[in-house]
Amino acid sequence: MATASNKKWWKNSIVYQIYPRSFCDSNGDGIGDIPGIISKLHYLKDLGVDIIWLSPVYQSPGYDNGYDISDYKGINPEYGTMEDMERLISRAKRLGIKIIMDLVINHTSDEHEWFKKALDGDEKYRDFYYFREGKGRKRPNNWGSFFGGAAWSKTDKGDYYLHLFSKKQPDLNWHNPEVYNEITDIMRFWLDKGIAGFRCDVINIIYKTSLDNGKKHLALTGKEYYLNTEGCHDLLRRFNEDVWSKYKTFIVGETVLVTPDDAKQLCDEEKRELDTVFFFEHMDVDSRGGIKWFKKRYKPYKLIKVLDKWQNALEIPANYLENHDQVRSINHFGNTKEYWEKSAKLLCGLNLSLKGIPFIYEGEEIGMTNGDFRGLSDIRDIESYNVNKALKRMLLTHSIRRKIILRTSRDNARTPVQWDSTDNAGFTNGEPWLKINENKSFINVASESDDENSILNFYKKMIEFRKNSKALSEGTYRKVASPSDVFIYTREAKEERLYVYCNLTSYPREVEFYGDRIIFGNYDEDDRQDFILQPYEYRIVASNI
Ligand code: ISL
Ligand code: CA
Repeated sequence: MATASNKKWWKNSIVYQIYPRSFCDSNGDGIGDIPGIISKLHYLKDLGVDIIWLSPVYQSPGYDNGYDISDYKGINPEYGTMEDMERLISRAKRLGIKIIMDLVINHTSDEHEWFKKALDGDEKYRDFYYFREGKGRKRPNNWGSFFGGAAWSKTDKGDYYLHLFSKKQPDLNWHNPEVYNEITDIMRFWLDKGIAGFRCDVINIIYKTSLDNGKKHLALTGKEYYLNTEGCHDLLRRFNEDVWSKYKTFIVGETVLVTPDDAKQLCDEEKRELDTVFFFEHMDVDSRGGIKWFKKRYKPYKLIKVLDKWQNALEIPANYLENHDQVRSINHFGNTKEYWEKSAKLLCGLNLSLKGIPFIYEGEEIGMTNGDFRGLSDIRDIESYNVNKALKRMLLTHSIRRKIILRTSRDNARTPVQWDSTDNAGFTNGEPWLKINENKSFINVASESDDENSILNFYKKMIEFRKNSKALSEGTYRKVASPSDVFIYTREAKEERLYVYCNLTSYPREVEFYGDRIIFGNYDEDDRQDFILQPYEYRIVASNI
């Protein structure tokens, strides 16, 4: 019987996301791989990581870097073999690190056996997907794709299939019990191999209630027919009952466009659906009309407002400032120039002192910044590619498209991890698949390991601090009134009350200080002042209670 404490074994964990293609290459083909990950397990252990979220390593033609799976029980040979994967699981286990895998079940690759059979006319497999006849010369409905353009593509036979992402990613039909059986079988396959759970890709859109025309939106027309549907809640409960509850899993849902109320429903313990979710509202504080490609000025008080709202909404939110789909957090919320180091440490402190589970994305711990791409030809991402086409149709000039895409492309977070300052940053001996940032000369693991005051060592200390603090790892959260753009909150457990101060601006800010003694921070002793927070200053103050 699971006791209350081991039931949520993951609750005080630090999670580190690995995007395998960009993490570490062991064989010189320029592509990160599983043996490369194995070679860095000690590094992760030393950092204080408890759980690795591994982005897809399954068999895939790689149009969306593995988020287009052609065989869920196979390993992409670019990344290694099944033996490598098993070795990764067991080596990690020996170090006390658990692994959760990405579960991408809204869609498969169009090169999956199921889809190929479906295209060949096999009735059984046609019902795994959504094939429909067009309406006259029109598509079956007016839905839009997440990657720009329409959500339907034509087959050679003249009918259409649904894909909410690229046309290489046909959506699965979750009304079909056979799809349910196949996918739950795949979950068991991996759980039996010793993985600890899943990060479920776009899990809140998998169940479509109908294929009617949707209300017209600037983006994602049709969403009312698939966002957080009752059918989806039902599926999650069945996954839990039939599979997840039989193993000691940790399940985090990637839930697009969720509101706090939706998220509460999805994480409600009584309902037994997801353990926690990734929300996106904080990622969008600087986008116009929720469209990330159209930016407006980032205002720190908005970030504070959104984070505060989500801290209050969920008991254990999944906190993150970066992942493989977003720009680097220093570009997003910090300062890449004068205050690069200071703001990186501040963002570390913020992410790791909120209530919930902190997720760190590879390279974030050394303060990596957006890619320094020379032009659109350096970009590899399918989303950027599709959006470029859509912007072209809107008649935007090359220089405007270049600006929009280089600023926001997902490739900004996908440049190879900078291990040292050598030519290929210690990532590969060959030609890297994506341009390495020139700032590897000073942003890299080797030099930061040697420097006691580096961002990397700040992460290590912060992680250790969090682990030793009941207030940070499981205490309550409460925002404290503060000047705008300064985030002050308490974290409190039985005998420990901490005040966390984050100056999210590049200006000094006068604040009222609570608490008794400063116990952690990113300030220089020399310019620390009692009532002033320096630009991007972070401190934790303990209070006697
Ligand atoms: O990147 C995005 C904009 O911020 C999102 O629209 C993103 O596409 C969405 O969050 C879903 O992402 C997930 O599923 C996609 C895959 O391309 C992403 O890498 C993955 O994280 C399709 O599987
Ligand atoms: Ca390789």
